[in-house]
Amino acid sequence: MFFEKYDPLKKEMFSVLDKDGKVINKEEEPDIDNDTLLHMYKTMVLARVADIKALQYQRQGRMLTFAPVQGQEAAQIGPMAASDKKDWLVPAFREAAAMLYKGATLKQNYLYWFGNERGSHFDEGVNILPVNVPIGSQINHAAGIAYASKILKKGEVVFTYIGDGGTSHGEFHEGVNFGGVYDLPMITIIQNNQYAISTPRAQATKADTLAQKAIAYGIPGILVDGNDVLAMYRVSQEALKRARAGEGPTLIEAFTYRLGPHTTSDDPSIYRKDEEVEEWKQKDPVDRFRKYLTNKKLWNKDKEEALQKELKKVVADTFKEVEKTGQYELDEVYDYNYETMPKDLKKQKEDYLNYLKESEGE
Ligand SMILES: Cc1ncc(C[n+]2csc(CCOP(=O)(O)OP(=O)(O)O)c2C)c(N)n1
Ligand SMILES: [Mg+2]
Repeated sequence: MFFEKYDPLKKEMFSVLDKDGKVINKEEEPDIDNDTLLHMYKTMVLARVADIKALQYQRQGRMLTFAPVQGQEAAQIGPMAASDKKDWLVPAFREAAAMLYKGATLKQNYLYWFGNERGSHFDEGVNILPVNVPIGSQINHAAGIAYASKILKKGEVVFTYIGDGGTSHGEFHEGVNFGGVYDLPMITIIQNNQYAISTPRAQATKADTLAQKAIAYGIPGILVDGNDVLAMYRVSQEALKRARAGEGPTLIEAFTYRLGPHTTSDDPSIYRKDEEVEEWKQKDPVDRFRKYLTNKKLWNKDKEEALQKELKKVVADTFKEVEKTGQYELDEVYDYNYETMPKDLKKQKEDYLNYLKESEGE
């Protein structure tokens, strides 16, 4: 019923908050306890502060290339807050906020972008797959986990993320289609941040919305204001309900914007106008949620100041620790993707170690 109310072919967009954080869809305002609301907000701010600091470290030559998340925090925190611990997160490469909410540590996040594979080694019970850079392949990994969850009756739902550009890749089609055929507990979130590096959304596909691609797979697809954390939470609740009832996957298009560069090696001023960025800044997901919490008397200026101060210190201390201990052995690149390393990878590692030994002898 819920999904039928918003037709992606008519570009109907689901939202709960307006750009000033006021509730415009009271009926759909999710019932979230105050502790969770505050935890959601604090994680959004942590992701934001960590992002801004990492950009500075990168410009100082202390951090390698990374993909900033700024502007997309709501599209990531809403779904993660609606999920259970046992559910899975299968990210692409711009999901730092989702990963932090789901239980990855900031240290792990920084280690990854520092080039250290230990950043992909999550704690036991933290159901997150490593960052996935090859566009689209994560969708098939997600379908595989969801298939296993269904066969083994584990009750785990899989959330996976992809960008607007990624939806033109074959693996997006293969994974989402497979999920539809087998009614898998799989929720695919397209973060339509309007660009694939410098390629604008209009050149990614002729389709009016990305959510409408769901129609071809016979599953619900919905266009959501991706800068509205409550809308993202609410829509995920409905998608989770379907998945847990064995009704199959859902496709969610989170309409959002990447406020920063594609990665630290990109200069977006070459392909987009300042006015466009300014326009999206007015819809900043963190500001909107802060206004909502302030209206609810859960937040104020003093709390904001204290949080900013605390998180800046957490981020600076974590980065110093990563700088000190982040060095790694080259062969570690083989170690963290499988619980039991497959034979061919073992062989690759052995060959590589032999190669290193031989080159030392030269
Ligand atoms: C298979 C593959 N082809 C090309 C690339 C290079 N590449 C990295 S990010 C990117 C654009 C992705 O755009 P989108 O899917 O919109 O995600 P966003 O970066 O906007 O989050 C490309 C082409 C890649 N990583 N993998
Ligand atoms: Mg994009």
